[in-house]
Amino acid sequence: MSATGARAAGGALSRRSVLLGAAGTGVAGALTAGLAGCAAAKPDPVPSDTGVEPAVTVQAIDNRYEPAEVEIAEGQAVRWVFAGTNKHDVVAEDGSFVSELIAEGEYVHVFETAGEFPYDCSIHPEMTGRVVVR
Ligand SMILES: [Cu+2]
Repeated sequence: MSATGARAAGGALSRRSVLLGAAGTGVAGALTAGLAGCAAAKPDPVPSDTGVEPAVTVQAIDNRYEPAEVEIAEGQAVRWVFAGTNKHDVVAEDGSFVSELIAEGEYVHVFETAGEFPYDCSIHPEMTGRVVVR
């Protein structure tokens, strides 16, 4: 009777270590996926354009873009001015313009092709804007 009990306990123990091993692999896999997700969240910054007179200025303030939508012609530039207490950035959905995350300063981008370019702030999902190029 005691021998049967010992065998049963041994069986339970080995099953548990197998389960723990599988769980450990799962955690490592989830961590790897999480890091990959962060890296993909914000594309590399695109340098600010210089030597152009912007057609419109958008204020990036806490926590919105003002105005949220601007319309320009092909070849014109938009300037974003960062103000307020929080850091913000401008990240195009297609990665064509991406600013640094800053609390103060400005970012300029020339739009060479017509289209609609939605963008947002990488740390404030509620901050969204759109540049329409005619
Ligand atoms: Cu922001």
